[in-house]
Amino acid sequence: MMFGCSRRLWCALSFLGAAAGCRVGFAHIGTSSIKNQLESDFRKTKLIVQRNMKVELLPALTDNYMYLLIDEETKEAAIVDPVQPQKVVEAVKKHGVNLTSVLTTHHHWDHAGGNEKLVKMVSGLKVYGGDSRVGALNQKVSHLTTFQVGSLHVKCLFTPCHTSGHICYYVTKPNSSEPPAVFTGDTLFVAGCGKFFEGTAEEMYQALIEILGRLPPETRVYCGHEYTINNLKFARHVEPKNEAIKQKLAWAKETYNNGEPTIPSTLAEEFTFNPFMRVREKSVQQHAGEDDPISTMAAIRKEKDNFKVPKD
Ligand SMILES: N[C@@H](CCC(=O)N[C@@H](CS)C(=O)NCC(=O)O)C(=O)O
Ligand SMILES: *[C@@H]1O[C@H](CO)[C@@H](O)[C@H](O)[C@H]1NC(C)=O
Ligand SMILES: *[C@@H]1O[C@H](CO)[C@@H](O)[C@H](O)[C@H]1NC(C)=O
Ligand SMILES: [Zn+2]
Repeated sequence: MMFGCSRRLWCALSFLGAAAGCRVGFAHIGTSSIKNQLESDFRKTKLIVQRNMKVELLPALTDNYMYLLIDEETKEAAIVDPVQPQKVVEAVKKHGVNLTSVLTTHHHWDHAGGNEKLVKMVSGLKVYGGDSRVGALNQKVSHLTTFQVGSLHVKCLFTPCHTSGHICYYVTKPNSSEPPAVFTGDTLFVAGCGKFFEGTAEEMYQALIEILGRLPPETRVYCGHEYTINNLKFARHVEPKNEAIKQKLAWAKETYNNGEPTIPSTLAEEFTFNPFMRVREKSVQQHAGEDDPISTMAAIRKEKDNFKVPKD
């Protein structure tokens, strides 16, 4: 870790640049790239090892994640949302794997903005995505499209709302007893969900409850951003008596202060503390002043868009 101290130094440096935000355009100038560099140096990588697959979490920009997915049987690999291609190529070398595929969750710059550069650095890449706005796209997918990365099966889940072409990628190894993985981009975050830039509360309900929520509960959730602490502070505001939220927040603060990712969670866990996964619960509906899940989804999303995150 840089300077061997906590994130407090980082906080002191925050005034340098504009707030992070969704880098949909090209707001990547001057001090904000210095800031991104400093933040990247604080944030550690993390390797999730299973017998069937490995997932390396690669922090990118200020609070994004790229994910290197490795099939242990064939040493073939895919990269999810490679916004910083140089870091991807270094990780691929480190693991000695064959990078064949790019899994793009959505077209926003902070996720798809490295595709064009990466296809120039690595030849023959298949670039998957569900939206023609995705850079270097050559494998357009839709709901339930499947493909392989080595011996791993990937199933595309169409989850429009944050953007109209958003895809989540569900990864399994046939006959394996180990948990599957789902790469959720900006649809599902740990304890939160993406803003409804191009969709409705009904679509987010469909995505979170009917599609992602029906995957096996042990499925590991790998999301597009490190937003866990802020999300849990909002969750606590919605459900002040929920013990799962308090526990996860205490854990997330400690983890984050050590520069470590708070990812992955599991779907089973999300149902205990994520207010957007809990819109069928009376406690969440009462907070929203609504009596059905979709109106509750709309109300708490609107509330979170204007939520002032408390210091503690
Ligand atoms: N609230 C975000 C601000 C950035 C933002 O708007 N991010 C987009 C994705 S690039 C989003 O959908 N955020 C979900 C949310 O704020 O609940 C944060 O915690 O830093
Ligand atoms: C990498 O995988 C691709 C696609 O399966 C294959 O064509 C290529 O020969 C592999 N390269 C290496 C070095 O294994
Ligand atoms: C999975 O197991 C079933 C039954 O044991 C077998 O028929 C099938 O071929 C296996 N599939 C793979 C991909 O190994
Ligand atoms: Zn994003």
